[in-house]
Amino acid sequence: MSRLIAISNRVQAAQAGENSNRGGLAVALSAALRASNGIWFGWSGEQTDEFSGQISFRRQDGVATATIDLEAQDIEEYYNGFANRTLWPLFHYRLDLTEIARDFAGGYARVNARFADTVAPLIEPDDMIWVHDYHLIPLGKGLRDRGFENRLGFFLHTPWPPASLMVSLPNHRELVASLLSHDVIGFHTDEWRASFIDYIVTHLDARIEGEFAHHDGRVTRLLVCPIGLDTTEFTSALGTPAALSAEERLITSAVGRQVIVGVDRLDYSKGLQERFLAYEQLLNVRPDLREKVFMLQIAPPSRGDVASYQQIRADLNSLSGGINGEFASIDWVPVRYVNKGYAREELFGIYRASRVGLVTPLRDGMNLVAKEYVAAQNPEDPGVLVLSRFAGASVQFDAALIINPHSSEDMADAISRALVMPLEERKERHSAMLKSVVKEDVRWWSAKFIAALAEPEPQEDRPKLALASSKP
Ligand code: GDG
Repeated sequence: MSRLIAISNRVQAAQAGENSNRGGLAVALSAALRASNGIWFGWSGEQTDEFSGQISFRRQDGVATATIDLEAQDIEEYYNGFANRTLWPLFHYRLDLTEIARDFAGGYARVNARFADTVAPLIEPDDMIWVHDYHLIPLGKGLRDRGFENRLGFFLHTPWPPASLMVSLPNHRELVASLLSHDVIGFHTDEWRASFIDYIVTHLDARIEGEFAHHDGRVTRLLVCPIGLDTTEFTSALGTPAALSAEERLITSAVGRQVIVGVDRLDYSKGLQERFLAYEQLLNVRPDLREKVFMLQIAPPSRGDVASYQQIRADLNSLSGGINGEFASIDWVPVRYVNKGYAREELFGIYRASRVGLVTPLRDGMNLVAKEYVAAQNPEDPGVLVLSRFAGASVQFDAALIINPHSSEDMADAISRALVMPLEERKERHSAMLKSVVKEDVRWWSAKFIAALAEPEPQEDRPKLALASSKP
């Protein structure tokens, strides 16, 4: 089997038991790399005075990592700028928050070129390269331009927005065309792939045959490949003292009240304000539920350097304060809003102690929290997942209570229903979802993607590259 080189913006091999806010990608990719004995290349998260391209090699929890530091200007323009203030909102359909600035685009191109230059000496002719996410859209093209003909894959962890939104990016054609330098592009759902196809057919004159896109002499496979959980990690974590103690603490502190839980990075795509308003609506229309339930929202801060993230933090402080001020009594706090991260084991215990899991993003590529909530439940007495139709996970989880996160009434109704759902129905719904979590886990996901990457498609005739070998 060829060696795998994974490239993503940040390199954060996930370690069991750590108390940090790891993204879904970190958790999933560590498992995939451990299995394939590969290297994970990316930004260390550290700043340096002047970019040197010096690589730090480490082994973190069984994963070999190679990282580089970036300059302040890189971080500002590429990461805080084009990635977090242009592409992230755009890809989550938030044109209102999308900032278009030439500096951002310039920094994005520069850092992608720095990634390509620095990773190049690590690449052997037989390596398969797997690039991750919207931070690194032009990287594959950068490697092709440097003469690499390795198998090259890209996975998009976010949604792909409609073409009508995509065209608001100044150099959208060039950016999207660069993605077609890859041999395989993976999406979580059919919807994101269909949206991508619509763009490349309309704006790049690409030709589609089955799963393949033909463009500029290259053939790219467009694969639907939903990410899953590291189920082994889950099974072993559930019995740990940290998980059991978190579960017990929550149950004890609930004094018989039912727990409604949400766990999300503090991000506007996650629909947190709407969720708080729906909970307020529930307490208004169902006064009988007051003092009988509470909502625990865990929301570790993320991207705090970006103004829209500071705004959501302020909004949630005010919403939770407002709900608690209005409804709390001397021995009941309706919202427990926690602005920090927990160790993964503790999270699993928290999920397990909660009767309702609220996953209500306005737009989400997949959403791993939905899967984690299902995996953590006691199959003999499972809780109920209330899930947004706009999360990629809703495609696999039609047994969840599917809601429209823009409707407080819809969400409040679903929470009411979840709280009284009979055991038999809970078990039935849970078992259907658990089957898909177990079957389509992170190993299945990476194996499916890597199998597609390993299988060469016949390339169309294209202009000969200056360099014939796969290594310059
Ligand atoms: C992107 C896409 C896609 C959260 N709080 C804590 C904590 N978390 C962990 C969760 C989960 C992860 O963070 C969040 O994953 P999601 O999938 O929900 O969302 P994104 O971070 O936006 O990830 C998303 C994903 O990539 C994978 O492709 O599903 O659609 O947006 O694992 O548990 N972890 C710890 N403490 C916390 O307090 N340890």
